[in-house]
Amino acid sequence: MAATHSIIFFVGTLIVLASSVSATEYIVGDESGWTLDFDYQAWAKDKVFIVGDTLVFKYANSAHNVMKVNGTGFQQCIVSSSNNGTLTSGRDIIPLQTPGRKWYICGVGKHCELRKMKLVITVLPQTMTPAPSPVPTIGASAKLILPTVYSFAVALFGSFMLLLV
Ligand SMILES: [Cu+2]
Repeated sequence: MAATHSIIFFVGTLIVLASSVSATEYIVGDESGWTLDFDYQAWAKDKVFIVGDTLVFKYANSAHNVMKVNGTGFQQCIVSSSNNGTLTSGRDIIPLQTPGRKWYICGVGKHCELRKMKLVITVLPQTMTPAPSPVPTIGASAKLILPTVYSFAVALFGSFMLLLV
């Protein structure tokens, strides 16, 4: 009984610890991914995006792509063939490195105009970081902290389980 409660408490503590340190990874559209006729405005509405988080666009890359555009490009679904911000891997991971509004559209056919494949989000600054030029620092440190916390947690949990046996 006591051991069971300890485990629950211990695991709970680890989850809180990990989530307070780690950046959030948002799968755009969740299980649906980046696809036709999904309401991405509704998807983004109740989410808070912070510098250091990442967006992941998942899609069949024969059918779609991801273009980073500006506000005008978003409103008018402007697909530029010379856009070097076009992502085509089918699993595009976009680190949110700067605060402000970010616009993404699908550049295939009329998916943006007619099939709702457009996403706009607002990225908030990391208020706890006082560094004047936080962009590369946050990216690098977040990547370092995350695996460290997880391996620490795994190691701690492993040794805890050994004690129980
Ligand atoms: Cu598309």
